[in-house]
Amino acid sequence: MKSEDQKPNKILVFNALPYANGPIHIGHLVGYIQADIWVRFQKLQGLQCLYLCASDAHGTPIMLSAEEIGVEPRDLATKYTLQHQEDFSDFLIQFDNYHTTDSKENKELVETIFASLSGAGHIEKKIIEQAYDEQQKMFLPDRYVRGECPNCGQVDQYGDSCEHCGSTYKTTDLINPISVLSGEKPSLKTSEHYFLKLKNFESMLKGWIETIDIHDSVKAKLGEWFVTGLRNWDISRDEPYFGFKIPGEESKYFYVWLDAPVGYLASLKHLCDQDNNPYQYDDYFSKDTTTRLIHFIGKDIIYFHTLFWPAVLEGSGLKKPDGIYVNGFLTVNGKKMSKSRGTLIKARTYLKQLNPEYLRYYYAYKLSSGIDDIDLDSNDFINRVNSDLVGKWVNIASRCAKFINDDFNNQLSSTINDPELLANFQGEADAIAAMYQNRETGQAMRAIMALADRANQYLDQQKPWVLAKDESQKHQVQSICTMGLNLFYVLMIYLKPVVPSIVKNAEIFLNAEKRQWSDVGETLIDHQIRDYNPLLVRLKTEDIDAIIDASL
Ligand code: B3M
Ligand code: ZN
Repeated sequence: MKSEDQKPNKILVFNALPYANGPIHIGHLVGYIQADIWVRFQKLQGLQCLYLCASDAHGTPIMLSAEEIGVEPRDLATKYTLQHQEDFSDFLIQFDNYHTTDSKENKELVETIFASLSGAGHIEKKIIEQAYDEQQKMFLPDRYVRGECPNCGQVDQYGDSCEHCGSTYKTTDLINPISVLSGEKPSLKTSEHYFLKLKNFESMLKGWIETIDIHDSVKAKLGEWFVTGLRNWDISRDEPYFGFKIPGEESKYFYVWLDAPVGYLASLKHLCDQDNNPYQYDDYFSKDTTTRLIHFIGKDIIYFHTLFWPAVLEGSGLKKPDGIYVNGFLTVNGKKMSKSRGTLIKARTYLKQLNPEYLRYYYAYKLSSGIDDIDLDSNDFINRVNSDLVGKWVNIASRCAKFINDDFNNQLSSTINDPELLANFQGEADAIAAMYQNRETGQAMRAIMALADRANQYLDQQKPWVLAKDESQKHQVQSICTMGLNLFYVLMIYLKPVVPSIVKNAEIFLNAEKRQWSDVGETLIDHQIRDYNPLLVRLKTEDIDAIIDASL
């Protein structure tokens, strides 16, 4: 049940919805890991933060893939939805709910939203001319027509834009166009379509963008689009199509990019409709709610989330996002991921070989709030994991544990050897929290590892392994190792959003489970710990080679 004191501090986080049309790869994981770290950090702060996602199950590519292998599009989508959920879960990406856009909740919501938009005068119908494949008997999406660029003449370019010169154009302007499906020259056919009058929202969008949390580089892109002017947006598609039929139409469907973001709401609705759940749907999207609404997306879908989606929400009387957090793409060893180089690595291929937390740590180390691409360099990856996680942080525990386990019956001392140093470590909590909050996780990892270096220097200076040889120094050894484990404990809390499962084992070892961010000030003295088991093994070149071999 809701109570007043639960009301503030609510955050709702959506991750972009993956197409249920194929397996996810390590490139997709950049954005999901980034968001999961951010959400885990919020939860560690004791905030009520809901983290939702769903499959994006509709559209032409899914319909065609299903046709090719002779299954129903719905069954194909279901298969990949389950697969994605397993992949996410094994990468410790912990959604509070995972649904699908091909659901009854979504159908109802899309229909309601469309009716609101129509009622408010935001929809117009227009007859347009489009490329049509006579053999396949279907209209062709832009990506299914290729030809020569009308601007620079480059051959084999997509129907909407040229990869060579970067210009964008109408499919009908392409020179010598062919259908990707049949290889035939498409004909031109007219059809009536529904358009969202985006122009109605232009001044609202210009104002809204100034009020939300969004990176300057993303804002700059939007500025360019405003200069070019907003075009009305085609939200309908002719059959054959896999999606929701437009009410009152025989053969027209809602475009997948209309029902996909509405799928965010459907996932929330699906969660709130479950028995005994503590969440109220209306708390989240009514215009006067104080909930913070955050989207994590890739840089290729900025347009949809900063123009279309807020326009749809505004036009149907709903709350608009408070923050849009955009991530760049992944390159591997400095190049675009590619099958022939073995760098198009599926999530599952990685998981069969390696601990997911290596990759979580590496992405955290590379990520910032900006939208630049990040590079996964195999040598850097190995060094980073081995030198930081194993060599710096875990090393503190393994250097101290043996003495406490073997010589002191797992009992920590009753005093802290260097209270000032421990206070220094604890005193970094706010600065590191601010880095997580601002998605400057790379900065956070560097700050944490700088502390780990200091902890190791402390042990190097104190040399408990030398003192242990002298019976009269016994208490000193206990006190130094207790100190070391307290430093390890502070860093464990700082690393918890990034490597939750290693931290869980570390918490068990320290007999200090379920720690929150605020527990960083706690000192473990007069305290029983448990036997130490190695927390993490070193990453080997062979492991990476095996993944690349399996991806070729
Ligand atoms: N399904 C995936 C993408 O373009 C697309 C996102 C939908 S979010 C509503 O990255
Ligand atoms: Zn061109």
